[in-house]
Amino acid sequence: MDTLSKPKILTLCLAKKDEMILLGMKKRGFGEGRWNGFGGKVEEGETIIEAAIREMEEESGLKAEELEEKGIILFHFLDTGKLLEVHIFDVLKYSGEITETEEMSPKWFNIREIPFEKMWADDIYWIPLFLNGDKFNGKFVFENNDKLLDYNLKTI
Ligand code: 6OG
Repeated sequence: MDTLSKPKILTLCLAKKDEMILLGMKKRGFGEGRWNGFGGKVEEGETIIEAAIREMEEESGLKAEELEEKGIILFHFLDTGKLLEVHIFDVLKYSGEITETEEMSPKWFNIREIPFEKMWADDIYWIPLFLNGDKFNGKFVFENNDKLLDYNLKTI
């Protein structure tokens, strides 16, 4: 029998403005100490889009008004067996002001100065596709949170 557990569904939202991308420094929990987009787990009774909007607002202060799904990435962590299916959204329109929260400290980065060395190891592969406006699917296999073992990624 296949012993892989069912993946958890999560969201990840990124907003662009001119030559900038909005990232947040995760201050606690999973991914602490890394820059990332904004997102989290889809809760029961909630659609993936609803979760994306809720998490974006909770973590950045911005209310997403228009979102486009750009990619789905499956992450497999071999040490814990954890499987995450992350739905990645481009936030095309938003309102509000960026706000630091208990969980995230948001900051605009020039797209030529993205701090990949302080981000998840997968980001350097798919963020260029995202910035290019491509749609993509992929799978990344991690040995543990710090070590990427294998991946595949394709534009669709
Ligand atoms: P909470 O557990 O805080 O949501 N996430 C990842 N993002 C990137 N770029 N790479 C990964 O590689 C990731 N694994 C998870 C999904 C966690 C947030 O972190 C994202 C969620 O937005 C392993 O609720």
